Amino acid sequence: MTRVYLSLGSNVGDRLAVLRSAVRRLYGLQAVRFVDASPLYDSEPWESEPSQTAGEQRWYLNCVVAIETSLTPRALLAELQTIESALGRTRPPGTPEAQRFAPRTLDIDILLYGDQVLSAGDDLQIPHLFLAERGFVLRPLADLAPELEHPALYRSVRELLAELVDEHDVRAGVYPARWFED
Ligand code: PH2
Ligand code: MG
Ligand code: MG
Repeated sequence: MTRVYLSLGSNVGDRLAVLRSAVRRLYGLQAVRFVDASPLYDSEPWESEPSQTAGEQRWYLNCVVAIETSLTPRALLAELQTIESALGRTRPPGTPEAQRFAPRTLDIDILLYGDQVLSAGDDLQIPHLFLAERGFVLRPLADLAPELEHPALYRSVRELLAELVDEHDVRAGVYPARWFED
């Protein structure tokens, strides 16, 4: 079993209900053991052209989930995409760049897969390319694993967060800490 950290985000529909459903579905996967989930954060959207689109998108609800799995990264990605589709994610037409920042019911990204460093096409880059640049990823990851070392940057999550320069607002607080439990 390999320890994996996932980033979950939603900015369409009932965001809390979507993230709760996503966690339920992770619980249900055969080859996955749920370990823990971070608190939830309301986060200002990262967008492709902030000057042109600022203010158009709703804020995201983001968290990080720790699991253990015997699935390969590619097989895990397929399971995660099935969950995204089941919970209403549709991929809009447009360029990959436009799609990358489009509003989404549910996005699940693999942040870290053990200490593997892997580049297997556009859709499977581990560690996640923007992990160290985004407060909405680093803050919840630091809640779960502050001492975890980034396998390519050789810095702990705590250090990466302390050094982070990200103007986007990330707000904690209004949801119960154990939001993912019944
Ligand atoms: N996900 C994106 C694009 N922008 N911004 C925030 N705040 N949170 C996200 O999860 C997010 C984003 C693409 O996956
Ligand atoms: Mg994403
Ligand atoms: Mg994604």
